[in-house]
Amino acid sequence: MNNEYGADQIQILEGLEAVRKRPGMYIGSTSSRGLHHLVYEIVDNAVDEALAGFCDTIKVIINKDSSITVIDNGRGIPIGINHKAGKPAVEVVFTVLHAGGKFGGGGYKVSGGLHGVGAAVVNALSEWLVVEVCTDGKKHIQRYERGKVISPLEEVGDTDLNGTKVTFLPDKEIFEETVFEFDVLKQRLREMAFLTKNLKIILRDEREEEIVEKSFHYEGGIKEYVQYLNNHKEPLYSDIIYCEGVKNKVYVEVAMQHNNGYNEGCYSFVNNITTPEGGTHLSGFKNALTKTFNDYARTHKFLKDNEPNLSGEDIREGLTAIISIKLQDPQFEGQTKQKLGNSEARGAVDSIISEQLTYFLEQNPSVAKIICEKSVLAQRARDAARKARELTRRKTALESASLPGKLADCSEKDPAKCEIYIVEGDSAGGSAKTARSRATQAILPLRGKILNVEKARLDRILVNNEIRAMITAFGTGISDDFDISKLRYHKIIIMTDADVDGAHISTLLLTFLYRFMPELIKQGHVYLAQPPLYKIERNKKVRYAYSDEELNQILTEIGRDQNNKIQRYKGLGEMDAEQLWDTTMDPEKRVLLRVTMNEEESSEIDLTFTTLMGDKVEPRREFIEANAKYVKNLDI
Ligand code: 28F
Repeated sequence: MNNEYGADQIQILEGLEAVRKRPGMYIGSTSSRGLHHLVYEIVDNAVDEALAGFCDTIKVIINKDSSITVIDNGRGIPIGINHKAGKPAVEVVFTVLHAGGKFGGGGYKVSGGLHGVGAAVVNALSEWLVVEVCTDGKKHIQRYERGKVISPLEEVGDTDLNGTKVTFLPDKEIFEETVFEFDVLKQRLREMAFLTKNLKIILRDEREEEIVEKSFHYEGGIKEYVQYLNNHKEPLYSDIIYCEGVKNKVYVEVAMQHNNGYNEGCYSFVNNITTPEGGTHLSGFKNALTKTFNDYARTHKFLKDNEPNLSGEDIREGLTAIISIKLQDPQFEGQTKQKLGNSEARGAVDSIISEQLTYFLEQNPSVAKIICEKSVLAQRARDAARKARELTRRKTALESASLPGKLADCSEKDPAKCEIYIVEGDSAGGSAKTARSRATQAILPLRGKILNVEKARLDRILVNNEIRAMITAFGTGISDDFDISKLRYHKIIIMTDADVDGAHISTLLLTFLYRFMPELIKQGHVYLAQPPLYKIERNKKVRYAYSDEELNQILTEIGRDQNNKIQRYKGLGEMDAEQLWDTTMDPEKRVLLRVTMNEEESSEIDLTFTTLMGDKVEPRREFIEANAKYVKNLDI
């Protein structure tokens, strides 16, 4: 990007009161998510300076008082007087909305946060903010409170450093949540480092006695991102396919590699922002991939003349890819504004990938062969799966709504009022059937462990009885056939024993739902039942505890007495129907955990499922050890 940027090139639009009045308009929300966005807004400005080629290190510190410091070693925000505003440029940047090139046509801003607003918004939403600029041998400093200037920009001494340092404390009057989460910042900063090769980002947490620091620096950029995502999988070849180029003023960068799994993991970004719903850049990529591989497969006889083309899905089976583009004026569309609309991006990605991928395949026939053969296998499996599905469809048409035999359905027909309990084991299933409220609660018992979908292709998954029972009971179909309007129950409740096996079964079920019916999770239809861990009985009065803390609390309340009878439940089977109803199924009293997913983190979610359910044992053990502190009541 061109950056002959003078202090005069700022347009002045409006004041900061608007931001404090309607914070949600500028940062999405005032929840924990909005809080973390403040950090990304400031970091984004530093990343822009890195993209412009003037900065190679960014440091983010969570301070002891929970304020945040961001430091870069760039040129420093200009301190010269902006003549339109009559103030130093840096002051304009922090006190005037839309200051910066973005709306002024100068085009300084390359990345930009969720809503393309920057430093001024963070300033408006902070109790206080201090900016320090080191440039031309001098250090300058200015402080603001709730967006208002407290003192003029002041020169405070000599320095041989260059760069910008911003420290701010989010305003407790504005935010519902003011505690920064190290892991949330860590994930986003790692992503930014992957997306900006050679940029070093350091995250440091100084809140506790023991200071924690993480550093992210990837010389290979998105090539290393793909390596990281495939790390716990088995790659099919060692190369990472990489394409890079500029066309129609769109900078395009793609890295990809196939693994031996069956899932597709293509993640797209625009100006370093994730686009979970894809858009023109992603469709340009997919189009180029499908076309290039079909051309290659035909000319090199992996496809016979009478065989149909490979579908895009066949080629993308087991593919991990990062598609990252940068362009001047991104237009986002769709309900959540997460889908790129710029049409020039489609053509740019399509033509750069087609050309460079064709060249790569010609240069690397052994890799091309592996991918073509895998795609042909995928094509055959998909064909078999389609036939299996057609068979189930025809069957339902003939036998009209043949629900699984094991399902005890509810009588209510309005899906919004209906729930289905997926229950581990026939015996607990039996209790649940007795206990339930027949009108609205359906019970589907599953026998033993369901198939691990991380390790099977669709054709095998579709013949698994437990999985078929769920698919027919839900009514939605799966994958391409999925139709949420056909969902028969608005609450899908997974009920398993509160022990290791139960946790494993829950994870298998969640993996299946995540891979084949993600919409159910996204729209909040999936829940985990919370059966109690203890029954405490005293003088015929019964109480239940759902955690060790609760048990302690109850014992303190009623007094620690020899007459207390404490029973540790090992599984749902130990409860009779009445107890199961009282503790776990009665909508008036039960606790349900709703399963949610943040689409912005989908590459990390994929990684978690692969780690938990994939082939490799060592990473799984490490993951469980690392996360053991979060898991309470693990019964080993
Ligand atoms: C800790 C956060 O915000 N770093 C930044 C720069 C550098 C320039 C700049 C930023 C010019 C007038 C709009 C310097 N020299 N870190 C940061 N580093 N902004 S933000 O310019 C902003 C425009 O207002 C910069 C020459 N050109 C640009």
